[in-house]
Amino acid sequence: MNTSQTSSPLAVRDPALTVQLESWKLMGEGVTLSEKKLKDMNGLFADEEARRLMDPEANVYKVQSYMPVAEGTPGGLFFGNTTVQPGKVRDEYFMTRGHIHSKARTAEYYWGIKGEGVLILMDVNRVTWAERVFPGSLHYIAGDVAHRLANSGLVPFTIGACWYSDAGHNYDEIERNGFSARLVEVGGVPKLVEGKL
Ligand code: PAN
Ligand code: ZN
Repeated sequence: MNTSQTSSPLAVRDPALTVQLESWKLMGEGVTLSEKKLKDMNGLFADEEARRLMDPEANVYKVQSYMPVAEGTPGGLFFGNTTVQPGKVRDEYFMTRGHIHSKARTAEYYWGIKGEGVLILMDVNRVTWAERVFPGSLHYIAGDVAHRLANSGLVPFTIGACWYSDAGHNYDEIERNGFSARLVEVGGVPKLVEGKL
C-alpha cells in the first residue's frame, strides 16, 4: 500500500461500498442485515392458526441496507436488497410485512434480481393491485402507495431497492388493516384475491 497516497486528501480512494454484480449483495462498512422469521409475522397472514403450527424460527425474509446518513435526514438516499424465502402459510405466499412511508410523497424504486415474485401495491383509497417481479424488472413505487413483496416461486426471491433517507416506515397501518388483497396460490398459480380469506 502506498501510504503517502492514502494520507493525502487528493488521493483517489476506494469506494465505501461494493455490490456483487450477480446477486447485488452489498459489501462494505455500515451495511446492515435484518431478518424476519415466522415468529415475527404475527397477524400478517390470513391463516394465523396455520402460521402458529409452522416452525417459528423459519426465515421469511432478510434485508440488507446501506444508510450512509441518519434516518430522517432530508435529501439522502438509502440502498438495499430484500430476499424473500420460498414458502407458504396455507395457500398464501411468504411475503414482507409491507408498509407505507411515514413521510408523504416519498417514492421508491424496486428492481428484480433473482427468482420470481409479486409486488403488491395499495393506494390511499385501499385499492390494491400487483406487478410481476423478475430479474431485470423495474418498479417505480409512487409516494403514498403501500408496498409488499411476495415470493411466488420455488427459490429465494431477491429485489433491490432505493428509497429516501427521510421516508420512514409506517407498519402500524398495515398491521391494523392489512392490504385489501392477498397473494395466494389458486390452481398452482399466484392470484390476487380480495379481503381476508
Ligand atoms: C424495503 C423494505 C424491505 C422489507 O427496503 O423495507 O423490502 O419490507 P418491510 O419493510 O415491509 O418489512 C423498502 O420498501 N424500504 O422503504
Ligand atoms: Zn418502502
